[in-house]
Amino acid sequence: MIKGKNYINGEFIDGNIYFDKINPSDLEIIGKFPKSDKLLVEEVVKIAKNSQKLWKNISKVKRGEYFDNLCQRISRRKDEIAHLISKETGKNLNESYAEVIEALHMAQFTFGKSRMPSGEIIPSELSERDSYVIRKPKGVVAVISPWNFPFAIGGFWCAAPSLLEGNTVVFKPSELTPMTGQLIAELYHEAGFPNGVFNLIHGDGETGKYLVESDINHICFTGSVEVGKEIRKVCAESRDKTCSCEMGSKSAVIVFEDADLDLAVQACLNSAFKLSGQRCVSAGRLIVQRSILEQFKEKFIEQAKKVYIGEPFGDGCNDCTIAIGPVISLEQKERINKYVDMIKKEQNDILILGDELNGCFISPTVFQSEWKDKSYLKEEIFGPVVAIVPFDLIDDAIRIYNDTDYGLAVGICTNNYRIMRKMRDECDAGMIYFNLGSIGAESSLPFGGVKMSGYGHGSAAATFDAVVHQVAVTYNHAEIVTFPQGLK
Ligand code: UN1
Repeated sequence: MIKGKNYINGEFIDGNIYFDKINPSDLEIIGKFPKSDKLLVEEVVKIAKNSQKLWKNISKVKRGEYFDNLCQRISRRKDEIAHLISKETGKNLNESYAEVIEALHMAQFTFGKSRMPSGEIIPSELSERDSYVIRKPKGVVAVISPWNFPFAIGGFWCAAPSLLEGNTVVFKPSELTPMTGQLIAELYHEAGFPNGVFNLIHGDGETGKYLVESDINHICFTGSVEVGKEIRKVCAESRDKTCSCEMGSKSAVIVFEDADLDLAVQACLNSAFKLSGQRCVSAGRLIVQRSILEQFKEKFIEQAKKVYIGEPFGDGCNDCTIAIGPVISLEQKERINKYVDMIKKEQNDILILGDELNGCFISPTVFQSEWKDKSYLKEEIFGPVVAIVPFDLIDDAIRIYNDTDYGLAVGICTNNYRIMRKMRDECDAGMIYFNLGSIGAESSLPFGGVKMSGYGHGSAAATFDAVVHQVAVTYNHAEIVTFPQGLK
């Protein structure tokens, strides 16, 4: 049993009130973590503000060198980190290793960026002028992260770019993954970041709310649409607080009749069921051209029946297609089951019905439906539940794909370049994949969505721009004051 601590100003500190962390595989309590109150949150933000004055004046190259140090530590401890992620989230071990690598890539990318050009030189209309753009840190960045990628998103996707750009960070991990949060703080500590530059406070949504309402400058949030909306409201009413929010999705894979069917089935299977569909980019919809529907279904169902469900470290996956662990909590399982009940009640064509399993374990449900205005087709379920939706013409595929409030990721399987171009231009999505599924983003690309999926585009590579003010600087070299645009 771990007794967690906050990490403030370079020290690991006990709390007053504690909450329990439960292992989703066996429902045992595996840790107790401090729930931070308003007073503490405000104190930490004050410390981070003070530390930022020194941190921003260290050269970017030097700030980058801390990340080199951090990378070495992540590499050295990758087995321990992956095992901890699996224990805490129920994620299959292979997925946890991939997450560690995703985090490592973000830290490496950040280190690389530290020696790359920063800002831009912009030609002026007037030859006597020199103009350029510099990047100024916003100040203190709050990182409020989700449980599904607790290491990569929590520790690196937002925090690393924020720090490199000269901000300091107050990190609040999800209350469902405090252990990984704590390990992240240990890594930053061991890598030698100066005191107060990276801080961790544990807590639930209430602590998060205190952090959002505190004297913070920017909030990097990944989580639900409801919370994201609240954060945006707080920012709108503040003087100058900004935020970047990565929220829900109802991502999809679209399969055209000319696609390589085996590749398409593989793309669909991974997008629907990896991590039990608990990725924000998971495909809740497989939109398949009617002319190949029967062939697709036959292959897909055969593969979907071979999904292995077991504890994350299990080795029961011999002939299986994908191995998945439990979902994150009993509440989440109940939420998923409510959607499944609705799908059953409304006479959809159920192709695979999830079995009754113990604890947080839940197996895939697959159903077929024409496109209609139903919550289970349009809302994010965040579980291993997928709809197969037929379409006839390319315009139908576009209409169906776009007919949700979300727009995060889309996988499109086709070999026709005309279809590719039209889909690329017409689908509302922040990430578009061809002959792939909707999962598998890389750290050095921007990660984010459109419509209700994303706001302020600030995850992975896109974070560097979200956490700075771009300031235009102009020098006059004439002996008189000059104006552009013919102004006299
Ligand atoms: C998320 O879905 O919450 O694209 C993040 C992927 C990952 C990142 C997903 N690399 O599958």
